[in-house]
Amino acid sequence: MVKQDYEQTARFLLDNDDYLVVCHACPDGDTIGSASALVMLLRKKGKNAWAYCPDGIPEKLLSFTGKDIFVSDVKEHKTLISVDVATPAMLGSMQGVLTHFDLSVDHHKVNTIPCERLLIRDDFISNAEIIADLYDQLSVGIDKEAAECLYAGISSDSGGFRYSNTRPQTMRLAARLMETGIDFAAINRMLFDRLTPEALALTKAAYNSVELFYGGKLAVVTLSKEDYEGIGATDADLDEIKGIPRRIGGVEVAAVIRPRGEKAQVSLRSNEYFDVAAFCREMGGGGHVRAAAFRIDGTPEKAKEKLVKALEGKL
Ligand SMILES: [Mn+2]
Repeated sequence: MVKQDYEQTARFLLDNDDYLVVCHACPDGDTIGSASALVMLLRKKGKNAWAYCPDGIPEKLLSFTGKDIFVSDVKEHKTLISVDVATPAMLGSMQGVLTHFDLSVDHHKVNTIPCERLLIRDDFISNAEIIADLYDQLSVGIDKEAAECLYAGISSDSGGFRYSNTRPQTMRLAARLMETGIDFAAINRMLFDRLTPEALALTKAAYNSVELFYGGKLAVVTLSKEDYEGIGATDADLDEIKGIPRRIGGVEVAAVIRPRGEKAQVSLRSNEYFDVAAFCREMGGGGHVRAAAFRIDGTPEKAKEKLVKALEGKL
């Protein structure tokens, strides 16, 4: 794997063709927005390009994926690019199927995707900001359609421009995107202010399950298999509850634990000082300093016990 700068990446994009741009599983606004905007950029350069997502795209993200961007299988494409995918596990059902990428574009601290080339900006809050830089590098203007996708990516990963690694450049880019005439309020409503009936039921279960540890510095939401499957919730419904435990006053680390097959998925967020990325790497996962995750064998209840124990003396 060779690290690339923008110039090298632009050269690579111009020199190849027949692209498939791959998102991560459990897609969010950043991976979907980045893939869509990159496909649009490649097509503006006369390339054949499509996007692929290992999971279904949630309804709330469909409105800004653009038309005719995503395909439903991974056949017949020469050049593979991943966007916003830090680890093979993040490929979900495509782990073990898509085993080598020509280019990986990412903003996570650590990227372990097997790839020929890596364009990584780990100081960026969203992958979408990297795609916007590629528009500039290739001298392609960002039209309204691409701006919707990029705005969705940035707003999604910055929690609506609220998280600590939102940069002045992030705001300047958002301003540029707004100037194309996008309905940014509608995008934010779709991302943050819409509840499905499943998400509402999940939210109730989440509030009921909140437990505090270590003098209130650790808050844990545990969704049992019965809760999760009984509600019929999907990962898209989870966004609503990820913010719940960290809003509690005095909480530094907030965990949401849910079943995932025979394992449990532990999603962690921190508020001020705790590096959840480093902690999750120790536990076999990864992510960002303020938002990271890992998987562990056993039920969510068992995972909670292990999590609480592993954090002993660390908060
Ligand atoms: Mn991202």
